[in-house]
Amino acid sequence: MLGWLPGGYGGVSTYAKSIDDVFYFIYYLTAFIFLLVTVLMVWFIVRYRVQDGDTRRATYTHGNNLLELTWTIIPAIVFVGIWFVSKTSWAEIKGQSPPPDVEVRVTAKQFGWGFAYPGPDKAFDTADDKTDKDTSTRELYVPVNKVVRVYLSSEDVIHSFFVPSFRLKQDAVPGRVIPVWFNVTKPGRYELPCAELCGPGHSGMISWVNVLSEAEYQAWVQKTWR
Ligand SMILES: [Cu+2]
Repeated sequence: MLGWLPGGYGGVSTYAKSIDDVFYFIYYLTAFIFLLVTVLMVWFIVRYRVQDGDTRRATYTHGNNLLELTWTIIPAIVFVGIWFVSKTSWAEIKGQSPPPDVEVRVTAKQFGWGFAYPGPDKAFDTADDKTDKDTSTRELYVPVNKVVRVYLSSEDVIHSFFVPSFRLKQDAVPGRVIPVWFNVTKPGRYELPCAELCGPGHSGMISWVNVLSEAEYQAWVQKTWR
């Protein structure tokens, strides 16, 4: 029951479990309220149905302060509870950007993703940068258990950088560079679709995040910058 989110419950990034907990909190809350309302509704339909020879009349009432206060205060408490649960996750993910071990530029364009790596000197816009013009950097390659900071931008319209298994989604907005970060705890190849309808080729706008073990990552660096 808890395993149907991408990457399973808790995903594959350090903050994914925190997102999943907010998700399930709201999910079970709405499931409970849905069942409560449905059961009551069915019970009322059966209990107060019209029967043969029925002479009962509906009674007219004008307001009930206790009832109205109850159905105002309980939802208010529920909403404050949702705010409280989600603000902790928000602070953990958006309220900070830990010092990065690896930095990469990601550029969205109709209809694909471009990745630019700063190379061994760790500085962008230098001779050793690698971009998607190089075959070995056409997808995103990052090491496992390291903080990766992505500088996200767009060349044309609004796109959305979405890695479901990381529980990471951020719009790419033309004219802006938006930093996002993640730290993945499990090596693998993770889907990176565009999550913002951006034109006729939107559904084909997909790439992959390759999260490599330390040894595999070093091998990829060797191959790419030899
Ligand atoms: Cu797009």
